[in-house]
Amino acid sequence: TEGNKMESRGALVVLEGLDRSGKSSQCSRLVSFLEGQGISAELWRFPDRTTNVGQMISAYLSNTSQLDDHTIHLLFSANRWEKRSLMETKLKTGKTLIVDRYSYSGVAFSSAKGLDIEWCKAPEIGLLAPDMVVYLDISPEKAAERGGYGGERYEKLEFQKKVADCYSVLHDVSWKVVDGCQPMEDVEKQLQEIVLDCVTECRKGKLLATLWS
Ligand code: DGP
Ligand code: NA
Ligand code: NA
Repeated sequence: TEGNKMESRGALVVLEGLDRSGKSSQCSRLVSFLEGQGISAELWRFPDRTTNVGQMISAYLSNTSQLDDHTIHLLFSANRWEKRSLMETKLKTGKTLIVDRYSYSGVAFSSAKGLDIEWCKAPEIGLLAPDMVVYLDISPEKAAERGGYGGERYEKLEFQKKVADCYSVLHDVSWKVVDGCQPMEDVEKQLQEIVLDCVTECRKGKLLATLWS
């Protein structure tokens, strides 16, 4: 009906992967593509370094500040919580959000340091659950070969190997895995298909859920 059409919401799509997996470029290409299809979309990223909490995270990542592993974990989570209500508003008004990293990064990067996985998941409970998680799959070695890391705290091969292991623990059957080693255009095409399907599902009335579901 007309009424349903007006109420149709946007999709919450999350891209995850190791550093240098190509997520950020693919996220922006995806948003341009969706806009071109007449689908209203926005690019989001976590950490969002523009907020006060985000600036603390940024200082930590650049090794300008030192923080206890639990403390920084909770700050990353707080950074998602402070955007939760805006996220919900945008989705409900029909915007599709393409999000570069989310709670899965939160859990993977902190549990890679040895923190208990259930403890890591707890502060994420109640955040909006993505309609689709796409994992851009690349081996830590291949990622490291790509134009070098930027020198931030986590951008080291040994650590990225641990993150990859943690992602594989988190991974569930609902995730779509895209081979990140393919030519950029192929990755792009596969992402477009996955996301168009997801947008269609959401328009048909798929309900927004919360983590961890
Ligand atoms: P990016 O801006 O996507 O390059 O992310 C910055 C770095 O922070 C990257 O190494 C991934 C890591 N990261 C992203 N989200 C989280 C999180 O929630 N918790 C932790 N511990 N690390 C994260
Ligand atoms: Na990075
Ligand atoms: Na990135």
